[in-house]
Amino acid sequence: MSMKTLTDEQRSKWAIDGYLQLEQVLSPDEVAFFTEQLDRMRKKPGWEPDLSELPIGHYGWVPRSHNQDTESFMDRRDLLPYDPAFIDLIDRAGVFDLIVDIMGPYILHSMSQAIVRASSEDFPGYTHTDGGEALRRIRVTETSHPLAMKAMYLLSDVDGPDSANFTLFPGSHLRPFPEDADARPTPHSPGAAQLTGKAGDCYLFPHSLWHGPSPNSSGRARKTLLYNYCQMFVRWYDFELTSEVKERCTPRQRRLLGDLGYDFRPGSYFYAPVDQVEVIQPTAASATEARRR
Ligand SMILES: O=C(O)CCC(=O)C(=O)O
Repeated sequence: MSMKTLTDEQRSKWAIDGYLQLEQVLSPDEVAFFTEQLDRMRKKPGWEPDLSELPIGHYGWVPRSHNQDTESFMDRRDLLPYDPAFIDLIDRAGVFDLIVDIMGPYILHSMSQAIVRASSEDFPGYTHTDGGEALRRIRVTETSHPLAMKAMYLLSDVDGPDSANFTLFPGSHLRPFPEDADARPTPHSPGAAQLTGKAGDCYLFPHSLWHGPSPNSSGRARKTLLYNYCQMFVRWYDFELTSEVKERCTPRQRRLLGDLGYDFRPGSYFYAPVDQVEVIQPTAASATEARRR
């Protein structure tokens, strides 16, 4: 199996601007399928922010979403148990290939998330780096692999400004940015790029890039899926690998979910298993063999 790599133009854009937009990686049928999954997910228990009980950024288990209206805000974590299609998105052909080209093969899937950004006059948007406060202070060079990155799949068209656009500051992964919340850039600050896109597009960006959602006054909700990846020693931070999920995975997906093929012992994740490269970037012969297993 030969995996796709970045074009020269993509490699240069990734290095300088710190993001890529991949067009139409999900088909219209897949967009419809995942959108329906998000709408149904609200009716099931799951992890969502609970600001009344927990500090910002911490998620609580909600027996049922606070709001069943499919156009209202939702921020659901740990998607893999909801449907096997969410597991398959972990190493989605055409996207995962580029993630491996960008990050190298010693990686893990670290988080999955579904966000619905409602149309509302109340939400001003916000700008941040991912990985908590740490990754805004760790700026790797243009030629370095990132410590962590995200693939963000659009399930809605985003046509104009202030439509819950994914908004970023190109190049901000390489330079210091104001950390003081009062001085922090907003989705309308000079240099902010409010990206547009079509349902089925995917944005790739490292955790160290300043980014966030713009306000949404478009009159309709914007729905997205987010899949995060990290270097192996960083490890995953948003799920427990259950046996139900594990049983549905291919060997590569299991490895990406942290199953090294043996029980944890000191040194695990610090050093990769000897077959790591072959599992993540299989050759044609070994891929056929792995599918048979
Ligand atoms: O919803 C968005 O546009 C941005 C999501 C985001 O900021 C994030 O994934 O960290």
